[in-house]
Amino acid sequence: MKKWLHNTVIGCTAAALLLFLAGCGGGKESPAASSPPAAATGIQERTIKAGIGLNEDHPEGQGLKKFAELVSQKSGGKLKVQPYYAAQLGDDKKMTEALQAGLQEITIPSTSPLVGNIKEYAIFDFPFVFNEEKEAHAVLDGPLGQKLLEKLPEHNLIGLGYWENGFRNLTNSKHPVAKAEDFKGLKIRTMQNQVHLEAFQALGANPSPMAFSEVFSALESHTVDGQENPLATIKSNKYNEVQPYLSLTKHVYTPFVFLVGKKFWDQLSVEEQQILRDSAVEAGAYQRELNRTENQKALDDLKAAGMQVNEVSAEEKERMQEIIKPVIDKFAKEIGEDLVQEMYDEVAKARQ
Ligand code: KDG
Repeated sequence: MKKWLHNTVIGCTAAALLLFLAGCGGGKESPAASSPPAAATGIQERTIKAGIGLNEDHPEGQGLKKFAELVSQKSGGKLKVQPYYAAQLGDDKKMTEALQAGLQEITIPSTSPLVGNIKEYAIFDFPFVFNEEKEAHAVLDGPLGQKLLEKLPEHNLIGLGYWENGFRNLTNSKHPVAKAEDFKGLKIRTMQNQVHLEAFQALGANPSPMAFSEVFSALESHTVDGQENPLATIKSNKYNEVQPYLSLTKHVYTPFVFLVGKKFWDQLSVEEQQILRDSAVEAGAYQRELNRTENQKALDDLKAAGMQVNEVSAEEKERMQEIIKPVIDKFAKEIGEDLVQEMYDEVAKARQ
């Protein structure tokens, strides 16, 4: 037997024996045994279910495909990622709960529906914080983004980084929205997130929180007048077929967070964990770039498809921000004003 293989076999046997002995401690699992330390090396044949809410043709779907290819390449084909698109495995909340229960391995939701678990993620629902993607990336890829990822394990989740959903714009079936008063009375679907709901209420709209998978039918049946999402999503989900007006509000930048279920993660060897981590980061860089180009292309395509598109002036955005300020002040207190200030400081640094 080759020396390296021999050493590996001896190493794994010893590790397995140690784990067995640790697990025999008087019936009640010690904390150490409940999530045994990952073995150092070794890649097992595994099938990994990865579900998202967006379509395969969306940059998030393309990013997931890239992730699956990278994982296969890096594991010699032993780790097989099975992608499920368009909420085939359920909406964000259901898929996140499935990860926590060990029934699904990966999902990549917006941070917004996660706020029920980790309230601090609500800082990314504050309107008009970021002017461009690089500012959001500075926060997400810096100490603050890392600090929020570190809150996930206590919720049985592991975060491997942030992909890009992007700047959100408003569509509706009633009229263009060019000034703050134009929101009045509009029934707008929001994500299931209290900051979004109260911000739109402050603007005089009538918000209706619902899962992403229900949006198209709610628009088509006029249960709601409008919704807000990045351009690539508006195009991929064909909202232009039921929404004549597109207003370029760019009111919120939403990240995606790459989640792995902790029950699954703890079963992996360090080598398998590193493969998933490296692949999520590499596919994330690809996805962010693709999202940028697709959002620009989507704007041209949505205009060509007949949507009436209007800009929103900086002055009007400032007025909207003023109107929403009491909501932001309230949530800043709930989240922790130091954390909120840290975000604003990171943005200021990125603008230098
Ligand atoms: O899986 C898609 C979701 O993450 C969703 O949050 C996308 O921005 C979105 C929305 O409006 O629900």
